[in-house]
Amino acid sequence: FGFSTAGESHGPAEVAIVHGVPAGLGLLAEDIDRDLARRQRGYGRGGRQKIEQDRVEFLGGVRHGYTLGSPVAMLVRNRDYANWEERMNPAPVERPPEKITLPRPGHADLAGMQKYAHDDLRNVLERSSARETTARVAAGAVARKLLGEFGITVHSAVYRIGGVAYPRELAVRDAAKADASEVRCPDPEITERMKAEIDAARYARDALGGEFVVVAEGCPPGLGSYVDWRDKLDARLAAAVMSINAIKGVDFGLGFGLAARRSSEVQDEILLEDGRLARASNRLGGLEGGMTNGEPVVISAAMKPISTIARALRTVDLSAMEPARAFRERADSCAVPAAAVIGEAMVAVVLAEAFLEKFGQDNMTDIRASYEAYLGRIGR
Ligand code: EPS
Repeated sequence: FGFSTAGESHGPAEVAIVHGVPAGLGLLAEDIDRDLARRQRGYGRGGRQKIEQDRVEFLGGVRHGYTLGSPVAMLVRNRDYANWEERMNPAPVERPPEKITLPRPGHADLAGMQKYAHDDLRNVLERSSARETTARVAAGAVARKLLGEFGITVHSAVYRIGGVAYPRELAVRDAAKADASEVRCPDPEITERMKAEIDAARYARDALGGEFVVVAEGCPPGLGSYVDWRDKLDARLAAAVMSINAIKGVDFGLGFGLAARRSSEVQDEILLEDGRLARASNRLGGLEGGMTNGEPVVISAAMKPISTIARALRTVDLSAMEPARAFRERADSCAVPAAAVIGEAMVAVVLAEAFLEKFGQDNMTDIRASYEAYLGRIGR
């Protein structure tokens, strides 16, 4: 199980191909569209989201509402392409647009131009734009549908925007309620303070980052493995979440806070409750030895502020090789709520991959039988 994406931000469409999807999974366009819409919400988004109304079109892998076991191909059209047909046309055009040569600090612009020998920054920014995460969320929605068949849910909440923070443990507890908040913070009062913080940054022609947490409940113990470094689930989850645009740090459970505590205040003690195994706490975020342990998986991420800002920063004009101000383009002032939804998608994809590694991947009937047998053996 895994996926690839293709598509430029102002090109014709975003594309996702998900491979390794078992046959017999019920899958409807509305399963995907629900998450596409959740990604588009969030206070602090720019003008682009008023143009886009992301909707999936299945191009392969699904028939009469069920997956076939073949790759699931999905297309989300960029409505904005109508305004960019000349500038972004795959075919040569009569009047090529003026080249952009003012790389933005913090973006992929400069190293991207150097690496791919581009003399027009647009050739880099179109793909490095977070618009690509539309396709990731489509792939994540397929993974979420699969996990949901086994009672596994994935939620997210935002617990920091700029200087306004909310206790992480409360964000973890109430992540399932975050959809009600415009910034995905479960607390209405903090939501208003976060919105004011975004307004202040936008007024100052600046942008804000923040922190969010993704919580996956219902995972059986034993997803991932301790036997090979590549199989360790925490490493795979960290890589997947780190790959989201502008993410600069990831941690699990109490995260970096664990480093300052004594061992007796860190480990999650094993208890017997009514003859069943249980844990006294979940400070390690549901992962021990690179495997799920049956507690909720809790992964947090820090997002840096968006690098496209109206208060243009210093750069160098690469055509004239002269000091200049960075290229400015319409942009969001805060995308942390959207990043949290993208975080859900990436976590769902990694969990689905690990789930299918453990329980088989051809068809839902065999996977269900294997899953039930495992739960029976370990007494869950
Ligand atoms: C982005 C810049 C903005 C965002 C975009 C990411 O787009 P535009 O340049 O068209 O105004 O809206 O995000 C999306 C389009 C999206 O759907 O998330 C960037 O430079 O990364």
